[in-house]
Amino acid sequence: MPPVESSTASRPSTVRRAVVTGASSGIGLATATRLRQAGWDVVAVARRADRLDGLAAQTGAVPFAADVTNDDDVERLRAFVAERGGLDTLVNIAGGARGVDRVGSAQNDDWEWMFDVNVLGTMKMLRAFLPALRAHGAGTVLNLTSTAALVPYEGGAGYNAAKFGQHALTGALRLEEVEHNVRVIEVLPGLVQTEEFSLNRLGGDRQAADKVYAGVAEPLTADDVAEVVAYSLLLPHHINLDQVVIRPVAQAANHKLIRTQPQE
Ligand code: 8X3
Repeated sequence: MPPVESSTASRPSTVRRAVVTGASSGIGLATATRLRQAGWDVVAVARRADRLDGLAAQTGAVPFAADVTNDDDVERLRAFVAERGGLDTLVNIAGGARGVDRVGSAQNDDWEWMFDVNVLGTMKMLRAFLPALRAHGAGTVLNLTSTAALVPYEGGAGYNAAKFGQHALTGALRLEEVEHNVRVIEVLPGLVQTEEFSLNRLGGDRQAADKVYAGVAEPLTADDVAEVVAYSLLLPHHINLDQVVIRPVAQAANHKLIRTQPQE
């Protein structure tokens, strides 16, 4: 997809303002960067303040260290954004997977973490920012879920359940907020090769993480997904890409991934 220039999409008379979570790496970092390129005012949110400093220095995004699962952090963030003049767009990217255990050997910690960050974190951010998005009059929410929200797979149950939950929350939200003219977009990526997703999921095992993408001609990159996120956000507000499923061509479905090179 060619880069989306802000001139080809809606040209709001005022600068667009977004809060982007998960901005310390991967798709969140790429999205914050892409929106800054489009001239947006971006508050970039992540737990790791040191990671945000580089993004801030390189792009001019405003860093804010916060854990989206922590009520006090979310309230501090809400107040900070309100002081800066509010927002028109909330981009919930913070999330992730931990573990590939089957249901029969599920780890409480992993499941609780996945529900916390993917479902409760998204809910807490929405609960905090919906009043401002409604008051804006043409607000947008974009939730990044996953193709894991559509089809369960062996070893995916905890992540599937969390992403199915976030997906359901997103659908309910769209119905609830339409009367407030809040647009609700869901982007559902498949295989995306990022610095941390598989590494985190597989307990820091670099070899196992690399194997996830081994032999795949062109897994998606964080920049690919950020391009689609930006495209959907830059469309005029009356156009809602309800659900955008994005996969590499080599992944025709979650269970059908073409690896062109033999695996060890
Ligand atoms: C990541 C996609 O295939 O690992 O959200 O579940 S998958």
